[in-house]
Amino acid sequence: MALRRRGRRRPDAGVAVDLSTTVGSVALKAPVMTASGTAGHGDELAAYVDLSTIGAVVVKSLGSGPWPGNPAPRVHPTPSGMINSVGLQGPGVTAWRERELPAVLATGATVVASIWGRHVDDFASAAEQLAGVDERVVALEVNLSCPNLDGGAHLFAHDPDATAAVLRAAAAAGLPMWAKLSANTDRVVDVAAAAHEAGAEAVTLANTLMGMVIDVDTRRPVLGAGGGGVSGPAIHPVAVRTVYDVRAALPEVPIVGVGGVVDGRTAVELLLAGASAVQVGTASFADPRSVGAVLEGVETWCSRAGVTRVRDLIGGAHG
Ligand code: RRO
Repeated sequence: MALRRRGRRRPDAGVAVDLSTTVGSVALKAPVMTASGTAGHGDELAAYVDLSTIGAVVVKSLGSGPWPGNPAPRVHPTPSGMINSVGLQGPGVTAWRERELPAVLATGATVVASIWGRHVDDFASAAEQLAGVDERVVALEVNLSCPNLDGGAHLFAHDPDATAAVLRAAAAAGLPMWAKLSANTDRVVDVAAAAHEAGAEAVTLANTLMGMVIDVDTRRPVLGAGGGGVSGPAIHPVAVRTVYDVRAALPEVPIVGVGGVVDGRTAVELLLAGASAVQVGTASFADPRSVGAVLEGVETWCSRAGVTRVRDLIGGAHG
């Protein structure tokens, strides 16, 4: 989906909009990215979106080796969203670098890698495999909050000390780190502070919320793994509140907002709450063009509102 060049006056007489933003030390051409786990490991969305125009492609979390994921069914619709328990299926970092990264880089995309692990050593190993990666991989999102690993047994993001230990290990990648956290805990501000202190330049708020759907006819959970992570518009207000609270408590910590972004307005809401950029996830399952449409929606909203620089919106709801 082609976007108008910056600096050009829009035909509807709205103002031209500078869409660029920064997340810590990372400069992005646009404030809208894919959310990890919703755009594959490579160029899967390239047929639907010009990936060179969006902020970044954030790939699905990669482990230190290949991992088959959880039993099917892995996804199921819910009111205003969906629930998943994919279970971190992936090729592992080294195979990804060899087989999938070249294709996504060839699209002109900026890439953010993502890693997961059961234990601190797993994160260290995955991070070491990223050392020296292509410079167009601009950051590493460290997934501390997958709800679907051994039934939620490895939710590092529910504990500040565990979070800090993982981030110290993940520093081996030599990339700017974004800590992907969880809104399932009332300690998210403490965890975000610990993440920043341990070397994360930014926090990504937030992963899916733990949930379950039961089929009343079979009287069993619908997902193969039992529980899963709930996402989509149903959790958007939770994401807005989480971003708002962390921004209020820790204004020095950059935030990437994610949760129920479906259009320009829901993206702008997260920016106003305090996010420096946003990610689009569940919407891409319904329409793979969504990340491009959301970016265009942000530009249109700003243009009509007379906002010439999207970064002027960041934290604007805090009075
Ligand atoms: O793969 C998954 O099941 C998964 C992951 Br890694 C995650 O971070 N969040 C989620 O909802 N699902």
